[in-house]
Order: sequence, then structure tokens, then C-alpha cells
Amino acid sequence: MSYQQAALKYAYDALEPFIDAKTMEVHYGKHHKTYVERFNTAIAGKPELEKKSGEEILSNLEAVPEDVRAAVRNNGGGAVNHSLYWDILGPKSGGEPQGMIGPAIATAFGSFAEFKTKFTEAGMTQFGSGWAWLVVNKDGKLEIMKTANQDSPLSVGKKPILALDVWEHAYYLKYQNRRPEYIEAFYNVINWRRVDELYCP
Ligand code: MN3
Repeated sequence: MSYQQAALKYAYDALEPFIDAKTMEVHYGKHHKTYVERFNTAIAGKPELEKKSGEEILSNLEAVPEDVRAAVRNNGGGAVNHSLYWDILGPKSGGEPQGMIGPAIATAFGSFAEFKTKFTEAGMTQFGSGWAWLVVNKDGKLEIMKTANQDSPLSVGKKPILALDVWEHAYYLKYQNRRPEYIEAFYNVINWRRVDELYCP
């Protein structure tokens, strides 16, 4: 069983003007697709990996044979991380978080405004390529974290429920070097109902 790139739930231009159609086309159709292909190449012929989900593999990188561990970490991470990113974005979204996740964010960070400040800071201070995350830790508590490259929170025992890609390929076509503008725009396309579902599976 190979890892499948899930179909986008919306059109490339659905997140305009916040995330532009050209960026979506290249990001989903080229960058993400390539991670998925390279991930499948890495696990090909290794039935102990092929039978697991991408999330399961990333949750236990130590169990991955050493000859493909780096390829799995980078490309499996790229495959799974982007799947979450597309999943928690959507048109006619943004605003205040709804459902259980709204009060949970207020409890964990003081308020939604304080959460935004801290989450933006995580995205801004990730030096070079990487991600900012809202995760659920082993105690069920919410945390903000960041990772370099395509490292997944799953590999340190945390479940990601909100993903912000801060690789330049996520924003350079529209925003060039202006990462803060991209992050501010990102809040307008967060599908909080989906984040809430991931928080309360
Ligand atoms: Mn990306």
C-alpha cells in the first residue's frame, strides 16, 4: 500500500486573496506531490513500513530502517505535514475558533488574541524552513511548537491539529520575503471546524 496524496477539498483559487491560486497549484501539485512520491520510493519493498500509515511511521522513526530513515523523516514528513495543512484550510473560514477548541485555546493561552500572538511568533521565529504547530500533548493539553524542515510533531509524541507551513514556497510567489503578511493572511483561511474535529476525534 503506497501513501496517497489526498484530493484537495477546494479549488486552487478558493483561498484567494489570502493564498493565491498559483501558489496552491505549485505547492500542492508539485512540492507536496514530490514529497509523496519520494516517501513512497523510500518505503517501497519494506512491507513493515508499507503496511503502516504515514502518521504511524512518523510516530516511531526509530523503527524505520537506518538506510531510509532520513528519507522517511524528510519526505514522509513532507507528505503528512502538507496533508494536515490542506485539511485545516478552507474558503469562507477564519474568525474565532468554534466548538471545543475555542474554550480550550482560551484556557491554554489566555485568549484567542494571545494564542494568535504566540502562534505568529512561532511562525516568525522558525529560522529558515519549517512549520509552526498547535498540538495536543500526551496529557491532552494544547501547546504551540515549531519544527525545522519537514519534522513532524508526531515524532516527539505530539498530535498536530493546526499546521502553518513557513517554507518560502508556501508564500514567496505572493508575499516574497514578507512572511508576517502571509501569516496574518493564514488566519483568514483556517477551518476551525476541522481543527475542532481533530481536537475531539
Ligand atoms: Mn510546503
